[in-house]
Amino acid sequence: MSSPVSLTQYLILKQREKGLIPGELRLLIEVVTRACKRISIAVSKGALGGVLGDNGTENIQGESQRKLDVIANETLLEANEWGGHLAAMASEEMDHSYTIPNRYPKGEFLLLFDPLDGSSNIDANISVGTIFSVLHLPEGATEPREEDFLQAGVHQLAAGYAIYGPSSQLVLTVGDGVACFTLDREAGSWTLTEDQLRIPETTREYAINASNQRHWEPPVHRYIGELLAGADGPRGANFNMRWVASMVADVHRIMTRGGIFMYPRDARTPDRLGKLRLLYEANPMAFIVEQAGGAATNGHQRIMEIEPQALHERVAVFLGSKEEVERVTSYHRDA
Ligand code: AHM
Ligand code: MG
Repeated sequence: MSSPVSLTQYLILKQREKGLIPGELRLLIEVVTRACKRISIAVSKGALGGVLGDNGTENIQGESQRKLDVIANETLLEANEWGGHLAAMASEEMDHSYTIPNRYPKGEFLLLFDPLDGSSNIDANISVGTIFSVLHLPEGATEPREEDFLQAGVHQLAAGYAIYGPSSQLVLTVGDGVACFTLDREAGSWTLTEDQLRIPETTREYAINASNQRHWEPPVHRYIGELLAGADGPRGANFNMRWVASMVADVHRIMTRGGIFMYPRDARTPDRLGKLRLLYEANPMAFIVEQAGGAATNGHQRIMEIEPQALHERVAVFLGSKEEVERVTSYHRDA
């Protein structure tokens, strides 16, 4: 049996053999994923670590923060601020971007993250995760500004998520397919357990919060109505539904066995384009899903081609198995 491949080896091979990632980007990914190991440990301690429950604060989006949201955010900031590879960071949990303090050397990359996605589930011991995305500082920029983060997803250099579930796993793309690593807790390393993940193009499984049905737009009603009609309806097949309400867990299931994930735009808040955040959630997940042969749209256009207007911008999300994403997108076009 060949010896297991660590994340470090995987990245060095990508750097050396394919010239895909510069050394500084490799170091950046190593630091981010090392922080994810720490978050994994904190999450796994649960009640024994005193990390459950509310933090008593709210983020800029008016959502109450869990203690673990704050711990995960601090862990990522501390791990990444001093290494010299970053110009600035932006987080779902912080009002503004975070420029690397002057006491540390600065680099050319921008890091964006949702430190603990699905954190409303944490007290129920349901899988949560960290989502991250890496961009290059725009050409000519010296002092990073908030606008520098407003780049379409097609400019991402790397994206990944760590899922803290029965095992902790890291799913990563540097634009050359998608690899999955599992945390070997004894060795303390992310170990490659699957390379070149592919999402099946067809699926009979979907994920949506159906309690919002009365607020959906007509194309979503039409699409879900057809799925619910099953073998007796126009699709002539039965579909199964799953909703964890933790995007990393729902997307990870799709990466594993296919499916379509939807968080459509919602009439409850017409001024908002959706619930999920473009820069911290939708773009990195869209990059991963596309690299695995899937598709990701907001119902009208490819998510990765949207030009962001604000750091905490929200977006409608349809992603996963290509055929279903294309179908629901075509229903939006028809409407
Ligand atoms: P969070 O980043 O604050 O955890 O919010 C995002 C989460 C996603 O993980 C999940 O898909 C969605 O919110 C669930 O929303 P709902 O509770 O409306 O079903
Ligand atoms: Mg989130």
